[in-house]
Amino acid sequence: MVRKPTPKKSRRTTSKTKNPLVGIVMGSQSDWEIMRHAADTLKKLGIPNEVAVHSAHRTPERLVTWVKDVEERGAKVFIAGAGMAAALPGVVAAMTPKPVFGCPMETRVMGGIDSLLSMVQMPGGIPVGVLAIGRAGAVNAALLSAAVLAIGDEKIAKSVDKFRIQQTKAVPIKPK
Ligand code: RP5
Repeated sequence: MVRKPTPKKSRRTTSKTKNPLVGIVMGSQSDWEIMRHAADTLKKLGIPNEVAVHSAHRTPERLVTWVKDVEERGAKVFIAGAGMAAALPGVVAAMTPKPVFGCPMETRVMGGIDSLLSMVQMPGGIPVGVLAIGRAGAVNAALLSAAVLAIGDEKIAKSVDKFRIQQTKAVPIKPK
């Protein structure tokens, strides 16, 4: 008997999170090394999030579909990480009135200044809150998202407070 091969899952398929509060999108798989810190921070805070790779330039239709879909499924805040001519957060912000935080990726040629300036120079009317280049920006995008959500959610507010207390305790008084 010839067995049918099990269909391989497409690497491009985004698994859907149940009731995501934050949508995290990045322009390339290569951004994940940094953007995973946004997802990890939200996980620590117990905030459900959905992660996806969609590019404003390479896969624009897919990006539009995802933003609409994840918003319909409950996303209240977006985090978008991209590098170089980093249009991604601006394009997401053009599609939704929800808060959008941009994470500029470090780049080989310009160190991420290209990404930062592409994100921050938004035309008036379509805001993007841009964080620092690299890992600190990804972590802070998650914390800012949590702070926004905490306004209307006591459980998230407590979780943010706990994070801050633990962070303070973890700073040594003297270098080890
Ligand atoms: C951007 O171009 C991505 O966000 C990424 O930071 C950069 C380079 O992408 P790859 O060539 O590594 O896929 O769109």
